[in-house]
Amino acid sequence: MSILITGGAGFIGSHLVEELIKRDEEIVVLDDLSSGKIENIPESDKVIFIEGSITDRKLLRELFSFYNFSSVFHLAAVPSVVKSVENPVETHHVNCDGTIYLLEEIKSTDAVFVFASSAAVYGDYLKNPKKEDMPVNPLTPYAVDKYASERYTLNSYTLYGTKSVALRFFNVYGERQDPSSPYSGVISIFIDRIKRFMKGEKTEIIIYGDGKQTRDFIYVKDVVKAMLLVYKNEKAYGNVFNVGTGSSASLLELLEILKDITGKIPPVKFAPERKGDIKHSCADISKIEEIGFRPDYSLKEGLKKLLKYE
Ligand code: NAD
Ligand code: UD2
Repeated sequence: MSILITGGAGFIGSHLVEELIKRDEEIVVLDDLSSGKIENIPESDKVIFIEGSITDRKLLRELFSFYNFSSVFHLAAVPSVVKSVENPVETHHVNCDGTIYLLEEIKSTDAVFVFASSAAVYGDYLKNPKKEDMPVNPLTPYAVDKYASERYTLNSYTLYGTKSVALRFFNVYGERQDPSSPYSGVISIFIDRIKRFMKGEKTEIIIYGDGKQTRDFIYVKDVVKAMLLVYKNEKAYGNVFNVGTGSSASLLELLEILKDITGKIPPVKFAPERKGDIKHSCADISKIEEIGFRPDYSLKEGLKKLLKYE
């Protein structure tokens, strides 16, 4: 039996592939390479790569009739909030229809389904830390599609008995995160600027707002740990879980840690706060802790590993 990973050529998906190879699993990656890269997938005779889209129902039908999947990790998505605001129809097709198409194939199988949702579903709900039973306020097409997909995921458990779980990832960082867009994860951008600065390039770090905004930054290896914990855990099925560290840091604190590790950082410039920016975000992780999750990396430990300063 094999494991299907949609979006396995992407940042988070490729780390999951890496870890499952170590566990000697047979893996099928389905990815259309729209934001992922083939080089992200480790070379291994354990991995079969299929270039294609989760919106191609004929392809999905063929895959599910050819392979007997024991589990499906669904990470494929258009991850850009900005793109979802600009093209809500196109991104909805991938970010929501794609999830239903997969669930339809899984319905007649015994496969486990793990869905990559996002803390974006909480929107600007002010209370922190965020708990799974708090009201959601999805403010963008991306967040609406993540929330709708979560509901389809959880309903598949109650309506059809699918062993499904939805995970709300907070701010993930780590190796292979693409820093090339202004809307890339802030850690990938800051580290890219630090590396350029160290090579002698003229560059700067831009902080939008006062830098006191906080985020729950989680290292990608801990996100993989959470995914691998829930997929074989009966207690997880039919549930949604936050995946964060349970503590948050401001951008100013983040820069302090980076300076501490690397010794120097480029000049910092302050720019006006971004429209729609959320001030504070921190996960309450007690629900996933109850089924055995503990993050292995504090922000400093994760950054040290990422920067190879261990
Ligand atoms: P990523 O862009 O690196 O990975 C997404 C992958 O999906 C890419 O490889 C892309 O090519 C693929 N893809 C896109 N559309 C596809 C389609 N129609 N068919 C097949 N493959 C397709 O992004 P990531 O950061 O690794 O995100 C992985 C998942 O986690 C996404 O669902 C994202 O929404 C979610 N998420 C990420 C974060 C974060 O901080 N990075 C936070 C919350 C949720
Ligand atoms: C995350 C998601 C986004 C959406 C949103 C919902 C990522 C990369 N983004 O956005 O897709 O789900 O949550 O809440 O996971 N910043 C700077 N300088 C920079 C870049 C960013 O100051 O060069 C600031 C930015 O304005 C924000 C903070 O850093 O205040 C974090 O930015 P981010 O894009 O990494 O993540 P976030 O939480 O805004």
